[in-house]
Amino acid sequence: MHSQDKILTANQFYYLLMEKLANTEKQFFDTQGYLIVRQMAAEAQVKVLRNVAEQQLETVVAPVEYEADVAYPGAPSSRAGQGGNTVRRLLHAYQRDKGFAQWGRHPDLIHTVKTLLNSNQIYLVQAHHNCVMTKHPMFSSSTMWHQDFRYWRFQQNALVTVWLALGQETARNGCMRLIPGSHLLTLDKPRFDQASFLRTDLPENRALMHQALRAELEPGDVLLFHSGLLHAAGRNQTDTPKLALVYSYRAAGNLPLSGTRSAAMPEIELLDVGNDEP
Ligand SMILES: O=C(O)CCC(=O)C(=O)O
Repeated sequence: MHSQDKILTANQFYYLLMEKLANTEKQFFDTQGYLIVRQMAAEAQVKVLRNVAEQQLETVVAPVEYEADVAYPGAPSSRAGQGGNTVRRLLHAYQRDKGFAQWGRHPDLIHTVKTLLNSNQIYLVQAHHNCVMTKHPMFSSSTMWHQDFRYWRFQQNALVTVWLALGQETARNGCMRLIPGSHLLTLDKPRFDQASFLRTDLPENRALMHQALRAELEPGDVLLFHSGLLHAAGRNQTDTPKLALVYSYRAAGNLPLSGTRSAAMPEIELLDVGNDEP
């Protein structure tokens, strides 16, 4: 050993290791547009969050969005028709339950999102996602290929969505499908239909779709993805509802455009970890 060699304490070594891991994950996110963190939420916490969601679905606590409202393939044709009362999203998740809000401010989550957004100051955007996303047996619908940013209005297309699985997500119950790296592509408007879904009739789009992978998740796993990443999801073909708690975050410098839906709700500022209690 040379006299100039640095001797690290166990703590210093741990933090260096964590930093190295964080760099690897950040690099993966930057190039692929998504990241899966396994078991970020503890089993007990997931159970509590799922129970709240199930109770609120049972009694249909407003505000909600129905499958019939989105009118995606497979959705009931109207609210009055068969399955018309199937809820697709429990909206305003951050405000509807203390546990939901606590998850949105979870220190590990905030640290990860800050790293991915290259920002020490981030906001939870209440105007987008901010919901429990559900897929019910029988009356669920498919979501076609799209980028979340299609209807979002911010200075830059660089938000991060955090998808917490409150149960298993598999091909059979309609887990997310992603096209890695698609957030870096320049996709002209004609490649999308009028509702901004990727057109499936174009060979160049079909080639892209062939690159898709499935984001299969276990309860407590978290999928983080860039607002420009192309993603889609199928129907739930099991007999158990699929539930996920979903929030989106922006860096402080990436402001919503005033007068748009993206600026329509107050945002939750997330300062230093542990310093953000309401
Ligand atoms: O679960 C799904 O169908 C996907 C939902 C989705 O991609 C969205 O709401 O942006």
